[in-house]
Amino acid sequence: MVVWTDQERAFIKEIFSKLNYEDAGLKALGRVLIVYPWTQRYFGGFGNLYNAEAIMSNQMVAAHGTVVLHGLDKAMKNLDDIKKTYAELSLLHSEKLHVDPDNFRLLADCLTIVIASTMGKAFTPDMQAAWQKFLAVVVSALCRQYH
Ligand code: HNI
Repeated sequence: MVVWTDQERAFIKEIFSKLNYEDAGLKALGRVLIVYPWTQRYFGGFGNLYNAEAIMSNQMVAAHGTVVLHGLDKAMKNLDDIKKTYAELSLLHSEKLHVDPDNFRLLADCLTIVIASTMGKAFTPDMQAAWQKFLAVVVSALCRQYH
């Protein structure tokens, strides 16, 4: 089981409290689609993903980015049982969506970049340490139903 210090819990909560889910969701998912274009294959129904401008102004990307952040919000609210919280979501990405699990890490990295650029100096190294740990646990939980 993952052990969280009070400070880690506080840092993770603080980051979420400062997050605008719509804005950060679009920026993070948009970045994934632009920086790692092979990820576009999972979003064939999302319409125009032709270039960076099209991706960043695509309403379906924006809506789905927000959905992903609300998914992460669930992990933040269930820090002591992220594995169980994500059991179904892991199954969905594995068996139904067939998303290559390597992509979870890419999304996590893009989100960290968005948070760092939005929070600036307030995103201290200690805070980043707690955040990276959180994302590592999230990614591991999402990978659990893959075999
Ligand atoms: Ni993901 C659907 C959460 C990473 C591709 N994804 C969801 C849903 C949630 C979610 C929540 C909605 C589920 C439902 O409808 O019941 N996804 C997350 C989280 C992460 C993540 C928390 C990682 C931090 N998803 C990824 C990645 C990809 C991805 C990296 C592909 C590159 N997800 C999808 C696709 C869908 C999806 C595709 C279905 C979208 C749709 O609406 O058709």
